[in-house]
Amino acid sequence: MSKFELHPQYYVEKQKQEALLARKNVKADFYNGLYDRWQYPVLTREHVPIEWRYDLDPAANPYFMERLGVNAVFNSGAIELDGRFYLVARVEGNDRKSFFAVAESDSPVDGFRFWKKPVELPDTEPGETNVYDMRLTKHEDGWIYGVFCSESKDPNDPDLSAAVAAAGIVRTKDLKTWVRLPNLVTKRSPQQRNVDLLPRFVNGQYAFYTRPMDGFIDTGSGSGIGFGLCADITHPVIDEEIVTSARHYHTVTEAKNGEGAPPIWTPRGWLHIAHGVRNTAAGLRYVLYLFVTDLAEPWKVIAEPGELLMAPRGWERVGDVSNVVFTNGAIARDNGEVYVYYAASDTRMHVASTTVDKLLDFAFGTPPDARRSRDCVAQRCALIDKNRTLLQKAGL
Ligand code: M1P
Repeated sequence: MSKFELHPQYYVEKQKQEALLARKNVKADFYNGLYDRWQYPVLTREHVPIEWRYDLDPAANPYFMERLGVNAVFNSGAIELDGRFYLVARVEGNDRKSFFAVAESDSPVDGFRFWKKPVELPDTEPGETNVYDMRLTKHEDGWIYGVFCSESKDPNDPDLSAAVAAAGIVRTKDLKTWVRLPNLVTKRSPQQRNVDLLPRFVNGQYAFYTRPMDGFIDTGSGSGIGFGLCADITHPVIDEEIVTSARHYHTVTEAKNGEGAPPIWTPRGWLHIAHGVRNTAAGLRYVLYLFVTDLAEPWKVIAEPGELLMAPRGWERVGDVSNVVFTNGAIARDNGEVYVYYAASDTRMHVASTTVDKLLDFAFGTPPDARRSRDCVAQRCALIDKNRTLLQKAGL
């Protein structure tokens, strides 16, 4: 029997992709003492397997066209299992629908390769149109939870764009078989997005960081990141949400904020890498910021620098939704290293590396927001005066 002849362009595309997947990442020429940015994105649309996008049958696809193209790969959950690194990416088709796909590597900074097929979530929510931004939590109950945004058309609003966001929940042991649980119900918040599950029980209950929202885009009266407890995750209901990291006027969280990667346990508190949003003449600008909550009372913020943690730079600024950095996944290793997977402008995935010690030093050693220009300049002048003395002592 003669061998099946693929379109010659298949081999061209395959070779390009293999070269991309084999490319070693290098640290970028960026310094702030806190983290290293890595030069190359860890996942892009070009990483998506060719057979997910093209019909390889020359009879059906004589021009070797993308039949189910992919627009972007971003906002990945992240987890380390047995020394291997996994990203559960948001893959957005050219039809605007997102889905989840697992990419795996033996390195935290390069070599991520998608598994053979995307995740096929159990279809338990008939109205659900879109799913995105999965946050992965290795919980002390033995399951790995994925909490994501489950989006539906608002049935009560004739506006074609009116949508409802809820927190979908799945759990797995191996990232292969996913058990879907009911969507989270928050009694006092009509919508939810950017919900994280804490890895540990609090008062014997599952502890969620939430983001109370009045509408799909606007958080409205929701004054910040919330915290709530739920006794039974198989019927997840939160009666009360307490505000943890609050929004404030003229800060990086003025327009909205949201939990990012699930919190990282440290002896000094839970480290949160969240996002803050402000409005500008050029639209919303998303940056990362950091706060720490108390171990015993994880709804209480015990440190929150006034400084942002990361803002989009250079080509990170440009994409489908420009001027955005966003994270929903970080890997904290047993050796203290932390890899923060962040998406640039809703288009591609990057990584920055740091350590728990550095993040804690930043959290507790950086001044809180002084809130007014005059107090901020006083803060800065105090730093300059101190440094001038030190420079003099150093003979400079
Ligand atoms: O476009 C930027 C981000 O917008 C949303 O985040 P938030 O709910 O905080 O506004 C999310 O849809 C996220 O996926 C997206 O990256």
